[in-house]
Amino acid sequence: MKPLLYFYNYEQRKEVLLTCMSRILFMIFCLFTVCANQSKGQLIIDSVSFDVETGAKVTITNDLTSAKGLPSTGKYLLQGADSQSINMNGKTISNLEIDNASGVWLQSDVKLTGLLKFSNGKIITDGHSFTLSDIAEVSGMGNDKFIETNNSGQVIKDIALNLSSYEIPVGAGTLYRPVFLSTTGSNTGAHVGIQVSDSASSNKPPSTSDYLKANWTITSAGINGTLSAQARYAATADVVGNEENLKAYIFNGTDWSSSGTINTMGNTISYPITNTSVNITAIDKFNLLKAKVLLQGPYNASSQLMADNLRIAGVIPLTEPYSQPPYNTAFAKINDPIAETADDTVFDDQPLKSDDIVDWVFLELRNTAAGNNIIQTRSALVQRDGDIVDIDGKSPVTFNNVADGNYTVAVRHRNHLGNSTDPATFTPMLTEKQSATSFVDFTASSFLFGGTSAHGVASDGKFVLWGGDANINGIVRFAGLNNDKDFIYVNSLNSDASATLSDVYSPADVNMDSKIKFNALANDKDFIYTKVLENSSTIIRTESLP
Ligand SMILES: [Ca+2]
Ligand SMILES: [Ca+2]
Ligand SMILES: [Ca+2]
Ligand SMILES: [Ca+2]
Repeated sequence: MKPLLYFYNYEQRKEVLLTCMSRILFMIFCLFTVCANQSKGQLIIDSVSFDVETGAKVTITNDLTSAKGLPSTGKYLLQGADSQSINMNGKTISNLEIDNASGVWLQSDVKLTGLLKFSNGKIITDGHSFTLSDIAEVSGMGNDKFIETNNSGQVIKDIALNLSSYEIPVGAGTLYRPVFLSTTGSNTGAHVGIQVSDSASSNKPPSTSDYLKANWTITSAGINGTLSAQARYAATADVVGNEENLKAYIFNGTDWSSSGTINTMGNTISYPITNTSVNITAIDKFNLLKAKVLLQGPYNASSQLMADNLRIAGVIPLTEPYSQPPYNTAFAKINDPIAETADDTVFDDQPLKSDDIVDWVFLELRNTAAGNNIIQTRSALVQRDGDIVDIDGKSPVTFNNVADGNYTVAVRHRNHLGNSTDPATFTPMLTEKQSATSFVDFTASSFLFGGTSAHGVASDGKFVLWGGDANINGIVRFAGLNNDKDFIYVNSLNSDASATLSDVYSPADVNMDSKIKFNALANDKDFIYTKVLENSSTIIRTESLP
């Protein structure tokens, strides 16, 4: 039998096949404008209604463009050798089969009302949505056979009757990462949208040790009862670090909560969903420290900011210094296998100069039991206004694989004397929720360990870590054994009092102006004498930690 419509393709013999397994009906209302691109074999439906009867299929080897809905009981098979596109102008299509290893790209939102079958290859949303109607079904999905929403676009499921583990066929790259949805209650006009990405969540704290390189964003509307979602990650490819450390985390736009359930055998994370927009993934159990500290060396009480001469001189190392000589013997790392490293852009000028980076600091998380044992250490950055931030230069820092709870926290610095919260008076609550974790203010509080002699007080009343520990022994002194003045003179300046070393990142640069000087303006010797020791050559400052 002869097709009712011809598609010409003289040269390359590519074709749009109107496969006449059965009859194909065209109901032509006005101009006959179903046409075929002669060289490429597109199917373009303009102002006609086009129908494929039950059991029939139209095989399309290039792009499908339709100004009209395609509600046929038959099937549209996309089976090109090169990538294809669908532009439904937002209209519905009933039954679709994908058989194209090069992929099918959406050029408009598409809604499917029948069966979507994957034989080979994927649909890429490319910024558009692919909606599965309340009665739509999907088959054949798996690795390389799914709807890819990476970076842009969504798969939306319309919900009339309740869903029971309804499989949303999403993936990214070559790997299938579906979401299973269940609902209860009466839902009117309800729908749920899913986007999956094969990278770590952009909201994830920067220094977590174990996490998934996959995350799902789930939006919902019209859910009157309950919605639960289970996402399945790729067994090996998605896991960074130790899978056994992972907890199922959900982000509501403000806080992370490890309130989900993870099944590391089935590679699933499951949650009740109670917000209209959430992001889910798995991360090691972390808690957050929000803290502020000022270093006496660079602190300027007039501007109430620390100077950032080391940053401006470009001498702050991208990787924290405490793992390396000359600091590593004085700063013992505990449960701290990673040397924190920041991107060089973190040391660029920030939108607010108060957020520019001053230096690396060293943090100790201690338990509140007798002895205040150090549970975990890590390095972090400090901004000019004193905010202690993670390696991205702005986020609160995390301690990993530790529970929410009350802790003692100490902050130390390579040529300043550290401070700690006083376990007798204040044990800050550190939690995974940014909105709930305590703020630890080393610049103002009366909860610091060791009393008033354990820290300096700037002329504006702010508490500062004592500076001047040029030889990193936890003591600042001007005379006598192992004094810091002689260390600068003998060890750093080779006993040349008139020498100046510039652009240095050195413990002997106690005022942190990137220079080591013994005489002349803003020299390091006088900083110790006048500022740290308050014009006394006999006072000795000693680091005081629990
Ligand atoms: Ca800040
Ligand atoms: Ca570290
Ligand atoms: Ca010293
Ligand atoms: Ca200096």
